[in-house]
Amino acid sequence: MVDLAYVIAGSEATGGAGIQADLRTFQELGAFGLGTMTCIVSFDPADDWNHRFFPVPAEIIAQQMEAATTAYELDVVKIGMLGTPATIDVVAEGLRRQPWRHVVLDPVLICKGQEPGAALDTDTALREQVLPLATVVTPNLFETKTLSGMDTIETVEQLTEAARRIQALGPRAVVAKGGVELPGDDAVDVLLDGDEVTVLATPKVGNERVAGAGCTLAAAIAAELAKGREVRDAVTRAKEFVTAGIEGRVSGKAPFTVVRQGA
Ligand code: PXL
Repeated sequence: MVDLAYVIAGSEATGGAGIQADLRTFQELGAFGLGTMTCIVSFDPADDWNHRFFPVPAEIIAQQMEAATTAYELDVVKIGMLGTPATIDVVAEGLRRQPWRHVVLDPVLICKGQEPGAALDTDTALREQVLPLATVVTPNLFETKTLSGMDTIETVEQLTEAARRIQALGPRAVVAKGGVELPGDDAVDVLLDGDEVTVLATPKVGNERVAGAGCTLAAAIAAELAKGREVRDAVTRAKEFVTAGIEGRVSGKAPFTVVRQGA
């Protein structure tokens, strides 16, 4: 039997983040991956690598989901960048058509180059339509503040409180990621699974964000869940996988480094 892992996410044309990172992660972790593309992001080297954003039309997203879910018996899905309220509508509708053992949501709210106003719409639509369907959600510090409504998060206690507030919106488990942005020497993430709190801390690898880390973490959680692990084991293994990928990161000619899955 093959462990199938499905991703619904955007393409990022340099391959560091988005569906390219997700599929590499699935492959490295031994899951058979397939994906539905929601949008195409092409950084602009002539404009400080800002994001150019093209949404895939809603009906084409629906067609991709129809093909994938008809071809295979899928029960674990990772959701990455959706980007617009129209995309969120069509993805939520597609997800509601069948039961899922796990829906892992990386709640990507805004990408550079999108209008700030769009983040509010995206936030509302994600909160109302996709969060209630998620079993595991993996917000970074900005997304944790936005979804919990907490302006200040500087300690593990505050991160845990924010995770509780996000859990109240629907998902069984919340991985609130402090990453390099929470003060201190460690990259700290808090897993709240039901009532159980697990603090995951590893020494920070530098103080810069590495592209693709969020995508890779959520994809690794999905791959491990697809292989049958429980949530806590899947998250612990995923954090090890992303930490190794950050240590072995790739540099190219762009002014950012990128996670190397499987390093
Ligand atoms: O890392 C967030 C992210 C997710 N998905 C796509 C992206 C980005 C950031 O650039 O472009 C498609």
